[in-house]
Amino acid sequence: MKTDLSHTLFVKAQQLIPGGVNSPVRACKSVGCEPLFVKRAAGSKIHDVDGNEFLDFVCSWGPMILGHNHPAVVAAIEKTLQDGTSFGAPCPLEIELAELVIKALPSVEKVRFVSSGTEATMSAIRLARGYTGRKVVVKFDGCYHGHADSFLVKAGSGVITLGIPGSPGVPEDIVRNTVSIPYNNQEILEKTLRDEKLDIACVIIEPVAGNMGVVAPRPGFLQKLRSLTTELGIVLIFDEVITGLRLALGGAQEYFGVMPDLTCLGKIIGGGLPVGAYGGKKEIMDNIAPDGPVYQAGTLSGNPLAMAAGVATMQQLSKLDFYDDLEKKAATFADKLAEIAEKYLPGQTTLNRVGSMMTTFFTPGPVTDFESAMAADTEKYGAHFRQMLSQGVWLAPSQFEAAFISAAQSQADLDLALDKTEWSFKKLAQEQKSR
Ligand code: KE4
Repeated sequence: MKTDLSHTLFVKAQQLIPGGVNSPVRACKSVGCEPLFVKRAAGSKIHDVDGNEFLDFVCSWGPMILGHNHPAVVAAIEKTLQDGTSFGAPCPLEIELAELVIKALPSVEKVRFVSSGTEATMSAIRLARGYTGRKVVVKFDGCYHGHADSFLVKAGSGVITLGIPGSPGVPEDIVRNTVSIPYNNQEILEKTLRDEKLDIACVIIEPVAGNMGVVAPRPGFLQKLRSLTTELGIVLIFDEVITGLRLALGGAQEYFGVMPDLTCLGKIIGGGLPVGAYGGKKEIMDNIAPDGPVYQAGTLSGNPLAMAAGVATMQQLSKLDFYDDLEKKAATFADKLAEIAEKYLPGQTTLNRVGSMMTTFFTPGPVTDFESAMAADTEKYGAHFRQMLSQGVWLAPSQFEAAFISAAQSQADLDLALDKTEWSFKKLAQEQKSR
């Protein structure tokens, strides 16, 4: 596979941009290769600057559930573009997207748009602290809520991918107010939330973790979290930046039937353009400026192009059977993937799937939390990643991320991916034998 131009661009980019990338996990450090530079994407395919074509399972880390450059989304952006790109004033499209979000997410009565998932989550915890007058945020090991200071404690995604404990630059007195506990452990959860020494404002959770690889909540875990936070007057925040509009139109809260007090959104809601959002009960949201004292602002919040992309995306997602069809496709693909793994790497992998998000962990498993996820063989994942890339299949450049099924992937695409997976797993097995 020719990668000359990507290499040349990467060398140049590294002189101008830290690591040559604008987000660390894109640097492909943990999978032992250089990043490819993308020229264009359409439907289920990505095309790099050297003319290589790839079947895309990263989907821009989740947003591209419709596939790249969906005609309805492109048309909406092009139409809106004729009237300008940014006003710094309210526009009707913000109301249109707000109505769609409030209709879709059962627990959301009011919503504020921002420009990234990080802005959404950092605003939500500030709101929870302002609303309760308390300080401590409880999160879960391996969950990633963006790069705001309070979250860089045992975080997932790029933080574990790069094997960094947290991050320099985060003052101790910030970290002191973040408590991180194991995912899926009801006993530690109850003990922590009932600890009167902790002045807990909120719990923030990925209702299905996507940033230590995909890890589902154990049956009853979210329900227990809900009942404890209700009893103790703690704000429950669902970080649905990945799961929102992914697991269902109403996200994980619809999928599992557990209603948080606040919800954070991102990725899919922008249809590929920069949109984040946080929303929830009016009683809480009305504390946000200018109605209330909790301050949050953003120059490009509610940007018309981004709103138009979000509206067009949600209109497509609202079509009958969209999620049923995606579920059938994802379930069939995952079952076949697991069969192939068992045939060539018996007892060596674990496939976790919820809806159209999944991860193949190179560890016997089960993978139910950060500790068991970290047992995965990242070297083997890296070899698999490189082998699949060489065969035209673009997986997440980290063992601790999700692969996504999109509406644009055809049966032929998925069959090709399974064929290439069989080739790759067979190669891994042969190399294992020869050692
Ligand atoms: P952004 O600020 O990257 O838009 O969103 C932060 C965020 C918040 N919450 C969850 C559950 C998330 O998954 C994310 C961002 N996800 C990562 C990868 N899983 C984005 C990829 C990257 O960092 O480049």
